Amino acid sequence: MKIKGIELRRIAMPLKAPFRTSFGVEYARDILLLRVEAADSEGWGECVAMSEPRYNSEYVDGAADVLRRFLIPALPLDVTANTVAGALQPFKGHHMAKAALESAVLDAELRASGESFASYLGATRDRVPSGVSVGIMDSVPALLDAVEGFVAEGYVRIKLKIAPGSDVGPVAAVREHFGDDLLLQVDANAAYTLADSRHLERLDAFDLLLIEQPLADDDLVQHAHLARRLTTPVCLDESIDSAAHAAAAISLGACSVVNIKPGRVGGYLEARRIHDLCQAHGIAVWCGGMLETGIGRAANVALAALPGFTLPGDTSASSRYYSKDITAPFELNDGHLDVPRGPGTGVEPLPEVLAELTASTEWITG
Ligand code: OSB
Ligand code: MG
Repeated sequence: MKIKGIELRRIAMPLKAPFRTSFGVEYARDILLLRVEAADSEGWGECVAMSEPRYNSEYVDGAADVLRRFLIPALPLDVTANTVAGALQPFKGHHMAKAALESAVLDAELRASGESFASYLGATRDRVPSGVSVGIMDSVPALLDAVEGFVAEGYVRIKLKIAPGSDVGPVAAVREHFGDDLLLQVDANAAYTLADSRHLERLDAFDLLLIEQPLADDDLVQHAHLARRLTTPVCLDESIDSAAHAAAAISLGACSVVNIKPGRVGGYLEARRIHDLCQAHGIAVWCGGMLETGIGRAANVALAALPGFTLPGDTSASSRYYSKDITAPFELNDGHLDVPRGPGTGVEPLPEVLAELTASTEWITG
């Protein structure tokens, strides 16, 4: 596929409600979109890097910089999605920037051939169950209210963000209020250390599906120690930035579940490799989220339809995040999202909405 040029577009998406985690609070998303213009098709990719390097080392201005200065110029004139990672491999890190570029190329390629992301990746289902990630709230009543609303909407699994000082109490309150049938899990975003093991053991009382990323991203060995102490399954997010890391984590016994985020691991092709590896080792996977717009969400939902994705993902409806999405909104149907089946991601930005939210654009050739 011959590429004529690539557009970098920054959009400002206000969140419906602030989203608080152990690493900060987000009021709006500052999102970088890529549009690849090829000879007879175009493709879109969403970069999931956040505005500040708090979740991981990437941030949106850094992603734009590395794309324009190094990654886009390294692409061969004639490229397929399969060759993108190899062409970008000399440049270390920057997985979210690389993933956005590979996704946009893959979208353009699949639109040209008429195949969907779902079919290309090997999806085996036409809808996926939706979980929702609930930020840290100011009070337990506010948290119960928020969870109540999501349960009423039909979300099939609730994930609570936790941090030291806001963990056992809120989790106990939610379990108590909603009963034993609620599928419940927690995400610490690396806020604890192994010295907190005894405290984290208290979460074992609440029959959680998993605890996500309790310790630092580079604490694989410590996660293995913690996993032996907890009955709650340990799931890794930030620690897994490639299939190689997933293999290391599995062989160490650092986790029994993996959150797969295509951006974090450098793209949908690496995401599929992690799925395959985990499936072969009996490690459950689920699709994480980075508060994506409809562009990134469409591809995530396709990935989440692969057979090894046996737990509900953070694949929520557009309305959980935004009052107006840039694509036709993803809507919850009986707690599920439909997997798009059109060519490529199967969704397109709505031109008027996109124009309204665009802060800047930049056109890069060869
Ligand atoms: O750790 O999973 C995370 C959002 C931004 C950064 C990191 C995380 C999250 C979420 C929200 O938990 C997932 C979503 O609904 O997109
Ligand atoms: Mg997480």
